[in-house]
Amino acid sequence: MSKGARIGAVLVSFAAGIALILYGIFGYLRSSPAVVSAIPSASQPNSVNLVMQVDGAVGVGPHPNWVGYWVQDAKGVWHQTTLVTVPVDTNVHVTVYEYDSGGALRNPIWSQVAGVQGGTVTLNGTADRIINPNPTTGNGIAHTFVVPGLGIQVPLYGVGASAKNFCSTGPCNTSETHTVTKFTFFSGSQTHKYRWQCFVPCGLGYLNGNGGPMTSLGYMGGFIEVVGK
Ligand SMILES: [Cu+2]
Repeated sequence: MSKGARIGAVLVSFAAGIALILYGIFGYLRSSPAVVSAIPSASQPNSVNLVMQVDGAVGVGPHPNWVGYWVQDAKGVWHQTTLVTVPVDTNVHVTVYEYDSGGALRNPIWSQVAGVQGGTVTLNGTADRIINPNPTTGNGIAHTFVVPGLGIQVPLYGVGASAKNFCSTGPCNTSETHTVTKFTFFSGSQTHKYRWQCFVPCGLGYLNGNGGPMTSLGYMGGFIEVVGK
């Protein structure tokens, strides 16, 4: 190989190395939680199922100890995210498996259900309009699922802090202690990206509980995007 060819080869590999590094850096900067589509219902027309779990510690990613959500896809695979899509003009049947402990609410209005079909959720199989937020007579509220743009507010009942088989790190599974909240909402006729979030200040260790997971996509807030069919 001539000297020129050798210099050329060195320059080419150097450039390839730089390109790889830049690709890695920009890939990291671009990374964001996965977007999961709600699962078309096998039994009902114009219906999808949105299946989520809330864990006291998500167990993966840059903040494994943060509280956050996982969402299940059509293949049954869980993704640690809060970004979902649902079709327009569709009934969205939501199931939330809640594995985190609960507590008292700073504002009791967050214990009320709003914006869902029938005005009720079922908590562990029983229809409810208000979820008991009292941690003395019950387990308290762990989180709330709120979509202001759709008027949806759903309190998520916690598990007892001393529960046996408490899920300490996600993704949790139903052999671990949990509550199940189910409700249905209509996605509306507009394609739109709706912000949703938790209103319980559950960012432990952050100022007033409102930092960290409360202000980060993929944990206690995200988007429901209503997309064309
Ligand atoms: Cu929360």
